[in-house]
Amino acid sequence: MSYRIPDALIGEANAKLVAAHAEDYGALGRRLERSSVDIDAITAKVAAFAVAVPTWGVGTGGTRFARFPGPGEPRGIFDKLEDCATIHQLTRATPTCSPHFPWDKVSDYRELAERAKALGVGFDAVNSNTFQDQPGQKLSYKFGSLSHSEKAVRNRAVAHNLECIEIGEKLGSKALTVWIADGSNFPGQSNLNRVFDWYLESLNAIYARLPDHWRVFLEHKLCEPAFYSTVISDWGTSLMAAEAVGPKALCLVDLGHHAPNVNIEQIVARLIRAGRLAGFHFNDSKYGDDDLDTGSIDPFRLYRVFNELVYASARGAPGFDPAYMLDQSHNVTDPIESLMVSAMEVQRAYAQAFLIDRAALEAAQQANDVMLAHRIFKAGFVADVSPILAEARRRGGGAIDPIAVYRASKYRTHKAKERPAVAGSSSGIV
Ligand code: RM4
Ligand code: MN
Ligand code: MN
Repeated sequence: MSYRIPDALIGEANAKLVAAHAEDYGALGRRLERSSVDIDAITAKVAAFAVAVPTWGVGTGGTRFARFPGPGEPRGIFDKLEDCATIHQLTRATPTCSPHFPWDKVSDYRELAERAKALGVGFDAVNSNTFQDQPGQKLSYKFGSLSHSEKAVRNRAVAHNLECIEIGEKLGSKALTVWIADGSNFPGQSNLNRVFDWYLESLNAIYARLPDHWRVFLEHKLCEPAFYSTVISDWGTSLMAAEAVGPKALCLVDLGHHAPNVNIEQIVARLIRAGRLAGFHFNDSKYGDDDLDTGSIDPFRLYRVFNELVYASARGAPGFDPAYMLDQSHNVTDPIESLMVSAMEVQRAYAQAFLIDRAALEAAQQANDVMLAHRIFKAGFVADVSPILAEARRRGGGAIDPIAVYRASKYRTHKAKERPAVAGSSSGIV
């Protein structure tokens, strides 16, 4: 039997904190009431909010210099599922995980689906991987995949994406996320126009086989691993591609995939307006695609993004149904702790965005009262909504303080015994 944190441990830990928590929640409730905000309505929204955990995120990441694995690392998808389930058990914020193929490949997907179900975890978007060659692979992705100059390589990359859809159907997924590393390192290396045509041709072939109730998420990224040009480099290119193939193609925003200082919330607003926002890969960054923990560097940016999302939902923007996923690399922390904190940071930004008085904001904008508009906008960000998040978890059977319960459980020590280290784990590359 593999170790699971006993629910009784959560109950005991909560019992010690519940009186102080009730005081904090009551005080915040009274404060919000003065501005006619119903705290319970926000708590209900937060409780219903879900963000998917990436299966590759529960392994320790690394840099191109080294990887320092921790004890009790997951050895494969079955172990990863247990870690994902633990994150959800304590936070009640992550009911699904987003698998990556071929990293999570198994011989029996029915068994995998059953195990996930038993653990209370569902599957979100499936991610294809055409940025790495697998052992023994004859047609290499060294010079690209969906936009490769050779048709045979493009066909292989298309076939892999179709296989991902097939697997996803067995797992109950409804979306395929396509991120390609294709691009060039030297001016002149590739024809900037032709590679886009090839990409569209390949994407069309994938799109043609997308089940009716499925969507395909196109993920852009400014650079890396290609450092001169990237085929799907930005949201404009992504939107062009989505519009070229059809309505089930949407544009996914990974927060780390933009040039420094780019106004990501404006990109989000534009994609919502176009009815093409697929959703997010949440992480944080300072220099590039750093894949740092969500909210650890710039929580205000996350808040600004959530302002657009809450506003879109409030006004009933057509086609607005984003998928939320984390996408981080954990090099120096316990991945479970990082993912729990990040899920809570996403919820924090979401809760804060409800504290913006939209009617007052609109009036201030209309009157060009700049400072008033800015202060109204920022009101949510400066509020500490931690009691709302804790209450949403408590009501759902989660932990008031997930990190404390996780540490008290000694989960890693248990897993270190159950999971002897294996060489060549594929987890942790983001
Ligand atoms: C990429 C991108 C993709 C992720 C890979 C591992 O930078 O963020 O979403 O699947 O890394
Ligand atoms: Mn990503
Ligand atoms: Mn990335």
